Amino acid sequence: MVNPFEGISMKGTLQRITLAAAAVAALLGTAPTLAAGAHGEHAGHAMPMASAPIGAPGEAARVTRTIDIDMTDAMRFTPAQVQVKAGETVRFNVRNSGKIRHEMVLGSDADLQAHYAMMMQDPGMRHEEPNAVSLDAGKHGQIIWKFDRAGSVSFGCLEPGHYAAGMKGAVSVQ
Ligand SMILES: [Cu+2]
Repeated sequence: MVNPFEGISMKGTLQRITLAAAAVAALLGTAPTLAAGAHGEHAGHAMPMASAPIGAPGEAARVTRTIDIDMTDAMRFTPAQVQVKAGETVRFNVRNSGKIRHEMVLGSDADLQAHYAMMMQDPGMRHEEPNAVSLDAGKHGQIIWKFDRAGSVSFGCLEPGHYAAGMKGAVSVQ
């Protein structure tokens, strides 16, 4: 599918990003149903995480692997590509090494792009869902996630400007 943010540089294209965000938001506004994952603390801002299967929140007692993920102000995740096995419950130990807030949100590309468009309009949002961790500078956090089927699950930082700058990655589930 077409990624409306691909190739858009951070400088000088904010208007284009805003237009793209508005377009996506308009599309979402007409979506018939937004299932699980609504932001409790943000009335009227539903997070359509159920549109593609990406797995489910995991239980700490079932974690079989821990993967360290570093986030930096260079707008990158390290590593950005991760491989897991279908059925595995993974603990992502996430660290923000930067001086500004970053977050790691698991989702399909479509979900991440749609939600990023909302973040552009409501930059103060923080994500507290099981598929996300939002971290201030220097903080650690974790996501425990069960990957239930083979395929690719994306992740990204949806802080305004970050996702468009390439702060994204993918989990290859095999
Ligand atoms: Cu970020």
